[in-house]
Amino acid sequence: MRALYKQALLNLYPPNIVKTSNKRLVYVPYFFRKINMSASDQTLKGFNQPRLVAKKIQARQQSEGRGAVARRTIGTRELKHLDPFLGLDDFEVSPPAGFPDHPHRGFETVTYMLQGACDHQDFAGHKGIIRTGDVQWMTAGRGIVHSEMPAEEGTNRGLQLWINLSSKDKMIEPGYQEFPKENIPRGEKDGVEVRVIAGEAMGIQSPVYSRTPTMYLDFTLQPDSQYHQTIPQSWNAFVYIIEGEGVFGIPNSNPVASHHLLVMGTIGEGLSVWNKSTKPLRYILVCGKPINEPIAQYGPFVMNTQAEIEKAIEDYHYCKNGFEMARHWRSQ
Ligand code: FJE
Ligand code: FE
Repeated sequence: MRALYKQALLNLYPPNIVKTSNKRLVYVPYFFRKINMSASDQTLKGFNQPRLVAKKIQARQQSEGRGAVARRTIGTRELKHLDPFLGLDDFEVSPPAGFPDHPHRGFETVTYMLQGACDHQDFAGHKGIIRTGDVQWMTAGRGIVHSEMPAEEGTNRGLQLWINLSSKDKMIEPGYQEFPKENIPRGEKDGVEVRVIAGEAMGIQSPVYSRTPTMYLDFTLQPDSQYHQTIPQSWNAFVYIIEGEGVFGIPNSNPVASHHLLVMGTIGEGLSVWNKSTKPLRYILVCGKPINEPIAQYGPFVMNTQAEIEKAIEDYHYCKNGFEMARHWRSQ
């Protein structure tokens, strides 16, 4: 009840919160409400109980790597983690800036390019260019050392999501799932376009295997369109707005503009979105099954305990237990 109350307040008095005469706010379940439908009210197309916005975070620009700019939302003091997600960066790099040789252990990174391209190389000789619309789903597992550098002049923009691995998967063999734009399945209906990076939407399934069950959808809504996406029960969910502005949760909430992250409440069937503006709205909806394990983090090492972190630092320093190939490798 308390959680609902808090969520509701953040939606600035949605219609299911009623102010009683003694000034207390009372939650009225949707099925008890008298619904006052106007012709333009389309909530009935959506959910009986939509998920509400629980928290709104504006991405603050910070410098990351070498001269790169990242707008970080998850992984900040305001929102340390959102189980199973450890970090979200909306990054922009122009040569010579970038993310030179650095290690990872204990989680996955998902790099999704929005503009330009990113050149990556790792210590096992794995290399390539991630172009606009391509997805690189990297399982760092026990260890990867790599570089991520802009591949084109001008602005290279992308999203990098860090997904935690459960204790049983933290030390697995590293690996990649890579998809060029053409192989990311796409759906379209009534002014709504979706690219299914992980999970399923509009009956279309992504080819990605997510060890930590994850749904990652890239939506574009044309003006005057709406979409209602089911979210698996008990999964955490967030929205990050890439472009334009949209109305999220309930139809009379305030529009939210780009570079904001919305943490969705845990109660409800799914996410409802309306584009009431005159420009296209583009956002990602990412949901994941919480791992519910302790997190110990030191930069790019994410384990369960402090002892495991010390072990990771030691393994990287002495090039052992997964970091052997780091001894003689340097990116070109
Ligand atoms: C990192 C220094 C880094 N956010 N977003 C320290 F440079 C990095 C790092 C990145 C990164 C890379 C891309 Cl392509 C996009 C990023 C940080 O590589 F993770 C730590 N800990
Ligand atoms: Fe990296």
